[in-house]
Amino acid sequence: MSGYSQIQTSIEAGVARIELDRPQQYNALNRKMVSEIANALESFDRNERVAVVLLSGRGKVFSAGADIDEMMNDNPIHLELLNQFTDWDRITKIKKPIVGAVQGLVLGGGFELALSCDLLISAAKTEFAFPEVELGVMPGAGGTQRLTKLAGRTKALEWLFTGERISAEEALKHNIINRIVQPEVLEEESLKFAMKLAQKPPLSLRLIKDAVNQADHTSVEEGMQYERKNFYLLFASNDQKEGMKAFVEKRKPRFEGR
Ligand code: DAK
Repeated sequence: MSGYSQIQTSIEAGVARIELDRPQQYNALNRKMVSEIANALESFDRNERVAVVLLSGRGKVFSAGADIDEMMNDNPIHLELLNQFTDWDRITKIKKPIVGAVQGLVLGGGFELALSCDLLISAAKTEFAFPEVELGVMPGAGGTQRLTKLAGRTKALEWLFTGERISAEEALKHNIINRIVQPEVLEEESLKFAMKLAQKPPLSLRLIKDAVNQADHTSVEEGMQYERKNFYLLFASNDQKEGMKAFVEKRKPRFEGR
């Protein structure tokens, strides 16, 4: 019993799965769902059985964005009092790698959630968009920042101004996703990929993610100083000893995440 009502969770072979579970509403993200996603991610981040998280959506659409019914009567004071951005911020603090598997439509807040993942695998024919402009608003959970960082100002502004859909091929070309697979094998391929990642030394994954995150807001020089500290830190791990010993002994390493 997970205690969640908007998502399903499970753990298998080092991979924790979080599945958005409102397929009839195209996995529209209500506040409870975002909070459950953040709770599940934090709990998996602390769970020693978990090396990698795989985030996906049940049904034919990954997510059609924030739940419009829920937010249509919002006002700034209500939004401020809800302090809803905190849940989105919690998602960005997760230390373990998050792989996203997306299909169908990835819209608005659903696109922002996908962009919060570290790696994205997309089914062919998936379409991505920020349709907020059609609703008289704009992305509010990192969309303008993350899309611009990945695709550059020129394309980001075009897509954000028009709300037009981005094909999976374009998303791949503009560094928004990592790979495209056929829809019928999305689940199998993304799970296989996440399980392969889960075989790597967990501390290396964690500190690589941490160092790469620094690149978003530091100079190369400062980032390299930061990288160096993480590099040193790994020499304090059993996995560094085991990894190098196994190489010399010509055998497969057994990593333990310590
Ligand atoms: N919200 C609520 N319900 C939605 C929904 C949404 N975003 N998208 C789809 N649904 C529901 C529909 O109402 C319908 O439910 P029933 O009527 O059957 O009960 C069901 O899902 C199927 O949708 P359709 O009947 O419309 O199906 P179609 O295939 O004809 O069209 C569609 C699918 C995805 C093209 C269409 O439903 C659509 O345009 N949906 C809205 C897409 C959209 O504009 N998304 C962006 C929302 S704005 C924040 C953080 C983030 C955000 C906001 C605040 N804070 C931290 C404060 C993010 C904002 C957004 O994402």
